[in-house]
Amino acid sequence: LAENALAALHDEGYGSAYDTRSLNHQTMIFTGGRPVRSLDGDWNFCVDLLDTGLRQKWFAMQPETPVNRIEPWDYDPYMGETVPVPSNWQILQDKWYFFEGGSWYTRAVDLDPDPDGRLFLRVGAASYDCKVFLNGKFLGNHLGASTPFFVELTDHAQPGRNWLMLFVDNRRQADRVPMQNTDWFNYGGVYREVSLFETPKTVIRDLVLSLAPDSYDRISVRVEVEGADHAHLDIKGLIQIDIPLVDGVGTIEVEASPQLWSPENPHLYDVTLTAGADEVRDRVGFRQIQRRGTDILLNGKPIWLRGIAVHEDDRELGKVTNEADLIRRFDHARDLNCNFMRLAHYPHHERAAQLADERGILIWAEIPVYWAIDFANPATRADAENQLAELIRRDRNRASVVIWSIGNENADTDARLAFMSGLAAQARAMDPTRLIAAACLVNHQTLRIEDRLADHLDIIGINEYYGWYDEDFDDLERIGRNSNPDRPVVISETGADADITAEGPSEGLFSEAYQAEIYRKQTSTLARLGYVKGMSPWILYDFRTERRQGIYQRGWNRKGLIAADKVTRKAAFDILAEFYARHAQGQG
Ligand code: GCB
Repeated sequence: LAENALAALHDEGYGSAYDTRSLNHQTMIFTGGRPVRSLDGDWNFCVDLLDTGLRQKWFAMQPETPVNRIEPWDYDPYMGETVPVPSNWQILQDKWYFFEGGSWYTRAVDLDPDPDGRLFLRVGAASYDCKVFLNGKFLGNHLGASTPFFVELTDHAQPGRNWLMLFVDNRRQADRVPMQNTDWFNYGGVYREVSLFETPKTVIRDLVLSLAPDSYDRISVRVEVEGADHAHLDIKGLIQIDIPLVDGVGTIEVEASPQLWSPENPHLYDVTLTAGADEVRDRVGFRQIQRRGTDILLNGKPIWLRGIAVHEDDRELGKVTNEADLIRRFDHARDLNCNFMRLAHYPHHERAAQLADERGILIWAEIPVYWAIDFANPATRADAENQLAELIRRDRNRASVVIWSIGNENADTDARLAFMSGLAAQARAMDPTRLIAAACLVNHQTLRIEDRLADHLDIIGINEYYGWYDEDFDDLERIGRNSNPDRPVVISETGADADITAEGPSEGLFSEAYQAEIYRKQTSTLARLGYVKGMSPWILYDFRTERRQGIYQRGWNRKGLIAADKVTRKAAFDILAEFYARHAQGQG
């Protein structure tokens, strides 16, 4: 061991030394169009239930052959079992299925660093706390299971062989976002792509493009660059312009009347930004999303959101997303006649919104401020704010993303109001071009939509399960009559479980017929409520969850319109598809 092993073993203060929370949205760089070196593939792997590796400093062990080692060792990062990255360990071996804790990922990275360049590591997502070590040195840690993070390696990389280690810890904790209790599976591991980006000394950190507020003939541009005093923007076929930078930042509005992006015409422009020797690219659509009274306006016209909610979950792959899975998902949304999708309950893979841009599907994107997180805890708030910032910075050039949702079913306490109104203000400050929503609660005594957070939102999301958790279906009618919201309501969830396996019932709760009946009743009732401006029923596919262990659930939430095989459609699928088809026609 590089340091005295016995002393390390007795070092119970090991945790805080690696808990700097230093990797956050400020370490992000803009990656669109950059040459990428993938670090995906086999990494050495070890689960570490006792955090032994942090105590014994496994990350500082020298790569040696066993015969040359002079001390006994409890784990050798350079030998033994491997796993593929990206992956979730639960899916790889039965013995890891319910494992929650830390695990070590190690791989060699051979480098030939350019003395005039810079080097950045990007981890697409690691659940939940990821500590990064290069050549035995701790470089920082990141919190949050679903957003990307960056580490600049420039001053730490050496020519030739380098060793990269990640310690990834998915333990559920009260102060995390989400906390211990959810209704989706707590997948662990490095489950999105890991990449290296080489840049010149000048680095484009950010590029933000949109129509200027309330305008169709002005585009606002914001760029952030390290090491240049101007940048050049080319939106192909639209504008070419030099942008002066002051302290690395340039903010301008340019006259331009782009073809508008919409579900009917998802037009995208090729964009190139150069600064010094650095260059990035993107494909960007331009549109306006606004609210007026209880209406949602897309490009100035009222729109009704025909949606479906989805989790990022796969029977064989866990949370790992691939192109085929996403294409199938969007094909299913098309078959449902959707124009809208809720990416619940955390930031999905960035490719989802890129595909939505191409396919013309409006997106509700969300952070996992879910149920009773620790609203009074400043560390929890900082974590939520950072996840929101990372999501916004990653996806704010996606025209498809029209809603930032800042939470789901959180009780209306003072602490929650302070926390979440703060998130709403942050989202608006970072991005004035989108609508802010949250899945709010209804008051079950007064049977009214009532939530103090609503004043801070553009869209009131309501998750309602009349006919399922709320037995009296007619209460939905009562809520409809009793409420008089001053802004649009989107039914962000509704639905019922249906187990269509051989073990499932043929009638009553959990049957396919019962689920279909709920969809019939829900759609006909909701269609009559004037202030309801869309819905995203729960959910496209059955998904894995620890909390569901009933005889018909067996480890799965079975509210999918399609079973966990992502092929077999339940009867409710066609009912929703027909409702949406009629709705689309009604709108002309
Ligand atoms: C909800 C939650 C969602 C659950 C769903 C259910 O209200 O927002 O995460 O999975 O209900 O199936 O109970």
